[in-house]
Amino acid sequence: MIKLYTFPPSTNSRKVRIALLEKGLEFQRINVDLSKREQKNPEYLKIHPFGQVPALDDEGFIIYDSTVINEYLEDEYPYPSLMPKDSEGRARARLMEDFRDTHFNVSCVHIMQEMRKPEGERDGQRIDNAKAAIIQAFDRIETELNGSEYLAGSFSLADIAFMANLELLERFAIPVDAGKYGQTAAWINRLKARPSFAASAT
Ligand SMILES: N[C@@H](CCC(=O)N[C@@H](CS)C(=O)NCC(=O)O)C(=O)O
Repeated sequence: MIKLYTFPPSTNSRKVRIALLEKGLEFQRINVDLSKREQKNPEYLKIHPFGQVPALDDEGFIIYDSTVINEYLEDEYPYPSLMPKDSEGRARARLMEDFRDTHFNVSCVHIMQEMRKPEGERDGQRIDNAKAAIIQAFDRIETELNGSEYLAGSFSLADIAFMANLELLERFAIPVDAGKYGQTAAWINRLKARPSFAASAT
């Protein structure tokens, strides 16, 4: 059976949990407690050389990095497909996933890092900058949706990447202005309604 090295609050782990659930694949969750720094245990470093989650073991084939893992799952278990069929759609999906990985998620991580500190030690400017960057990302999402239900036309790994972060918008009290970002607000509701959203929470 597939083993996923994961930590419930990790957004990158959730990205893979969602993909596995969407593909209907059975998997065993092996929790790596980041709060206890278990990701840096010598045994775990043999699985993930950078000491991070997620990592995946598919019958002895071990890989890491949420984007690489999800691409592997798509290649190895192609049905149901989580990527558009055409090259243009695939490129668009990959660009949006990269945007989530390198911008949207990074801003979320900045806020989480500050929230973990005692209230008096938090860098309010860093939090405000990150929140502004997240809201700015809605502009791009709104443009990409362009009348479609999902970012690259059909539901794809790009949507899954953002899905992993949606709970944080509520936790950080970041509103999605439905007047300005109507398509984005509807897309978020659509993603949250998928069974894999609730099922991937842990
Ligand atoms: N590019 C990697 C990033 C993985 C990553 O940043 N994981 C975080 C949790 S979401 C982690 O393990 N942090 C603990 C650490 O870096 O020590 C991926 O997408 O899997």
